[in-house]
Amino acid sequence: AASDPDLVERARAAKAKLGDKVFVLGHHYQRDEVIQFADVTGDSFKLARDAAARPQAEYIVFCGVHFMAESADILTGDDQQVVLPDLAAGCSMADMATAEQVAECWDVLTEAGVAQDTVPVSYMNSSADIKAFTGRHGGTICTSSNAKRALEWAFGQGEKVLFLPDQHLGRNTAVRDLGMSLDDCVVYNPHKPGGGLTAEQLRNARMILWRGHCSVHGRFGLDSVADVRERIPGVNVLVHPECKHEVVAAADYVGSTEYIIKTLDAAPAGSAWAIGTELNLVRRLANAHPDKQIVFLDRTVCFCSTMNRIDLPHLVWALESLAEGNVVNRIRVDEETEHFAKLALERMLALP
Ligand code: CIZ
Ligand code: SF4
Repeated sequence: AASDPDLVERARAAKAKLGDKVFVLGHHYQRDEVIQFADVTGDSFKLARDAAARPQAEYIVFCGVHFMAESADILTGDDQQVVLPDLAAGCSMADMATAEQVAECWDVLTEAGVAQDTVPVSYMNSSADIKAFTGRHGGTICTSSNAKRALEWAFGQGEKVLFLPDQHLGRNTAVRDLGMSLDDCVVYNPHKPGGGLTAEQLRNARMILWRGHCSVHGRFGLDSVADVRERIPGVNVLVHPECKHEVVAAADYVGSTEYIIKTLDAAPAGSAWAIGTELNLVRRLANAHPDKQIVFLDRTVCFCSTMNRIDLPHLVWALESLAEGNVVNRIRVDEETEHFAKLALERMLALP
């Protein structure tokens, strides 16, 4: 759908008035109407680093979800203010692991006698509190691009990994990239006493997976893959590692959003691709490659509803407020949390 021309003009004017003082980040899953105003696009980690590389920008407008804005605040300077155009843009996966639940889990591991052998590895898609927990307990953050290296590092530090909060990325990486078996993995359910696991199960496991998932990627099933292979003979199925293990096992290619973009850039004209990731990105890629057949790996519409909360009206409101010197919707991580979260992020940056 075309953007409202009046709002486009207002966004342009507010951005021009702010000049170098503002830097707009656009996540790959954002709407086209928002992406057109992004100074840079990327995945959550690339965007946070891009913001840190722009110290002259007083205001970082993060078009993405809450945990991403927190990460940007952690990685940018104290004089840079991070703004999230709609505070209701959360992430259902990040919300599946709260600080209280994770502290309780650590108590369970301690009681089972395994905490001292366990290294936490947390996906970028987690709150600042969970990143801080990870830093405090000697663990690292990972993205979907470096999860393999993060797990290899962690298994050099301890015998077990507690992987938070996406069970699918954890399982897929352990099994596909580290050659573990599904039996090496157990799932810790924060809604059950003791995580729903016995002390013996915890002692025998190598990967303790938090019971979280992405509501978008979790929707793709084996039927989606079978269906598209039948509809489009010769189709290449390319999915994000947040998809379920059986979907990843049935796919031809698996990788992060950056990998998906690069793979399609390099794909020959005339090839056919079914993509298992968020729909805004898939549609944009289909438009960018008219010489290739690029379809969404499902028949149902599947946007990330919280990503989509950032729309042009919210962006205009944020930019116009900033242009008037009024900092709205600032995302701020407190100093102690920031310290330990940064420790975990720095361990990721130091991964071999
Ligand atoms: O699923 C997401 O939200 C992704 C891929 C986030 C990210 O790391 O950019
Ligand atoms: Fe969270 Fe999934 Fe949306 Fe990403 S796509 S922000 S993981 S709910």
